[in-house]
Amino acid sequence: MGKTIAQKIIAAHLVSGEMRVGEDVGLRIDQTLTQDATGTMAYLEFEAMGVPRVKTERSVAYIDHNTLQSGFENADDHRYIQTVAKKHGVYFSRPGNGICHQVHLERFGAPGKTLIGSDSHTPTGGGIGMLAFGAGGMDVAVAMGGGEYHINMPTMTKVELTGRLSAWVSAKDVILAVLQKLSVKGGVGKIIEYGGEGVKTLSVPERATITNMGAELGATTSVFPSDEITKAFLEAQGRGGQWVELSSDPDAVFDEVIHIDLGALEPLAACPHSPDAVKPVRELSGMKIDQVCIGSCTNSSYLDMMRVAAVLKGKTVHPDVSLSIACGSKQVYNMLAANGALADIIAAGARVLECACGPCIGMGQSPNSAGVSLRTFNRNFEGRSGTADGQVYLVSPETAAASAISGVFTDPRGLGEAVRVPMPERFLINDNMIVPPIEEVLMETVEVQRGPNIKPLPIAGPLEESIARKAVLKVGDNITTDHIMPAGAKILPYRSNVPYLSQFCFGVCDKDFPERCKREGGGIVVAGHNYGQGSSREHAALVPLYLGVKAVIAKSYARIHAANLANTGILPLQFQDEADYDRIDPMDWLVLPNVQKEIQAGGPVTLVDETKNVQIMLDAVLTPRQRDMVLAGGLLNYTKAEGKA
Ligand code: MIC
Ligand code: SF4
Repeated sequence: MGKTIAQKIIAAHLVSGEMRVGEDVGLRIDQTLTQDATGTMAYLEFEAMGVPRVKTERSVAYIDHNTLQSGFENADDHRYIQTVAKKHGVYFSRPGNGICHQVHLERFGAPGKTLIGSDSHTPTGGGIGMLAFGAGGMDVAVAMGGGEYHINMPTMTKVELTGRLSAWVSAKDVILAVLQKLSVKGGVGKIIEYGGEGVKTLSVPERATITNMGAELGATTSVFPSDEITKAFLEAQGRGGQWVELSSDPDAVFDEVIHIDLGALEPLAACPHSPDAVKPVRELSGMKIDQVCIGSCTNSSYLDMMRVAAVLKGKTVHPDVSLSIACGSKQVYNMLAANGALADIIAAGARVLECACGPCIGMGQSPNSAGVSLRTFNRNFEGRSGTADGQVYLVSPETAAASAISGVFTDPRGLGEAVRVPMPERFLINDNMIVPPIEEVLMETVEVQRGPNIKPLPIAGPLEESIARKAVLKVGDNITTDHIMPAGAKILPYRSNVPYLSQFCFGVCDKDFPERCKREGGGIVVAGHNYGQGSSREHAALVPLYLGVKAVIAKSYARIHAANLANTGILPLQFQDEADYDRIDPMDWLVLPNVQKEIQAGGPVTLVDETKNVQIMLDAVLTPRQRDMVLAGGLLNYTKAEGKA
């Protein structure tokens, strides 16, 4: 039987397990990436494993998230990452060099390779034909040490693209259309492969916009074929030798096929506060706006920025609007400076930011109270912008630029003739901001610098025979990791300081949560569907662990977060009967009387709600390997006990 692209790459990297849907498969990982908001923790975990040198083909540490240095904390963490990377064989992309996913696509990504990154948008690499996964920091640490990366073998969805995008409609509108069809949980357990005639009309950066935001579908990852267009992109990056052709076999079997006629798409926007709350821009047109932010790993390529510059050329940003622009990489920034497009952007009145995540993660540029902010980013979760009542809409760069000038939501199709930006035959290549690691024989000469903000990470003990705790929190569907462990300029500098972070845990849902946990000696969290969607931040598991959370009981989970819970040693449990969710009230006394034995046996887990005097049956969302992991008290304990590192 023929194979899909993903099945081919998985087969070529399979170390353990069988490629049957739902089964645990362990993959060899060729490349890893980290960023600074998750990286400090990932390298602390790597150091705890005691492996002297990374065993991957290429590992890269990026600095792009925590770039506001309003105290010593971020700068100290950057020093730590720089020195630990140098010592252990990791390439270091200096602050100012750009956003991890954009730079990785330009300089390191290669078709047919596996990549995991401690960032949920790592599937951006699917745009160049990589099988790229977002993962928790511990998983990345283990992969750097040569260990396997485990996923449940996903089902295969094909998105068949036909036709060609009309003028002023862009790749962002394609993925917004997919989100409208599938919703933020429609991709869970799936790999999404793009195919069909329409693929040929999309450049690599456009494909990467689409695979990037596949993260918002909850998909395991997304991937495009590697074809002549991929080859031309790699050649233009001076890396033509890394090209291999990759496509699914004609008789490959997909579990689901979705058709999208590119020619029928129109400009779209995701409305507050969810990436799947999608409407046509024409329905919103005329709405007054306060802010426009262009950039992020979704839309900050050379093509995107050139189109924006063309729209802004000779115009002035509307007096009631603040427009910020951040290029995705130094390469893009430098090319715009060299060809004059940057001058057009500056002349129009844009506030040009450094190449980094910036406003996307709430590092500055929070909108005014109740402000309407149009962003070319990928997430508009409540509060993520840093303004609690900010109204964030996700749009294409074309819609963003057109609206910045008019001061109201504007359909860019009214701008007249399309802007045609040719793909450069040669990008400006200058890797002077990527520091290679030191040779292995000299590694002892490198002293790893640790700032006072680095605090030990919490480590769980082995699973107890029984658990009895209160239901310290009950939440609904689609709770994001931004709800569980918010980010933003004020909190992000403490990503290596779990005790400090803990004061903000679940702050968006319930400000008293941390105090209640302390008072009650920890507890159990009860949740609805798609619990933990969004970011890969393992802090959304480590911080609850620190506060004494022993288990989560949800209707269903987002993939990376479920894995992060198991990695830290918190039990991810699921209702057998969803209706039982309604039987538990906050502060009920919950008992898992035989939990250790039941987990060992791999069967259902019994819960007794002693307040209601009812018994509820649960399943553990754990593979056999994760069962052993939770029994041992998390991935670090398990890896040590197994002698795997
Ligand atoms: C995000 O977009 O939410 C982040 C910030 O990039 C996160 C990682 C983090 O929380 O540090 C992600 O997507 O994984
Ligand atoms: Fe950075 Fe935003 Fe991309 Fe996350 S989504 S990696 S914060 S640009």
